[in-house]
Amino acid sequence: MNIKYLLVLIGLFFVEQVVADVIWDEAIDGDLSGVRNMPTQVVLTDLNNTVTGTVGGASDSDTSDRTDGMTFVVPSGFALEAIILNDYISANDNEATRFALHLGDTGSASTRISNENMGEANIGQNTITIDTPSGLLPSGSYSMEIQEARPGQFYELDIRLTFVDLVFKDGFDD
Ligand SMILES: [Ca+2]
Ligand SMILES: [Ca+2]
Repeated sequence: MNIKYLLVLIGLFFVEQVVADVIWDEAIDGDLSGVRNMPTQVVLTDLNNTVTGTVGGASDSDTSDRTDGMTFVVPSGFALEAIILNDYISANDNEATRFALHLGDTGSASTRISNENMGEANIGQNTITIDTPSGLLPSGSYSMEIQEARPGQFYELDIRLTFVDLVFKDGFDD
C-alpha cells in the first residue's frame, strides 16, 4: 500500500475517535508496574488516551504500590503534545505526586526529560515539561513513572497526541 495513503487512513481513524479512549484503568486492567525498568506497556489508540489509577499503596506500611510505571509508543506521523492531569483525588492530606517522563521504554533515570510534582491544585495542567522549540515531543518510545509514598492517591491522565505533517516532509516518499 502507498505509504501516503496509509498515513491518511491512519489519520482518518484517529480523527473519527472524538471521545477519549480509556487505554488503561487499574480497576479493570490491574496495577501499573512498580518495577522501574519494566513499566507496563500501554497502547495509544486515539488523540486522547486516558489512564486512571491509584498510587501510594493502601496504608503507610503497604509499599506494594508506590510506583506506577507505563511505557507507550507515539506512532510515526504524530507527536506527544501533553499529558494532562484530568483528575486527582488526594488522600491522607497529600498535596502532590511525582510524575516523571523518560525517553525510551525502561524508565531509566539517565533518560528522564521531565519531573513534576502535581496534586489537586494542578488538575487540568500538563504533567510534563516539553523543552523543544515546537513544544512537542516526536514519535518514539516514552515511559512515565508516577511515584507516591502516601497511600491512596487517585489520578486520571490524558496522554494527548497531535498530527505532524509527514506526508509533505522532504525526503519522505513512497
Ligand atoms: Ca497503581
Ligand atoms: Ca503500581
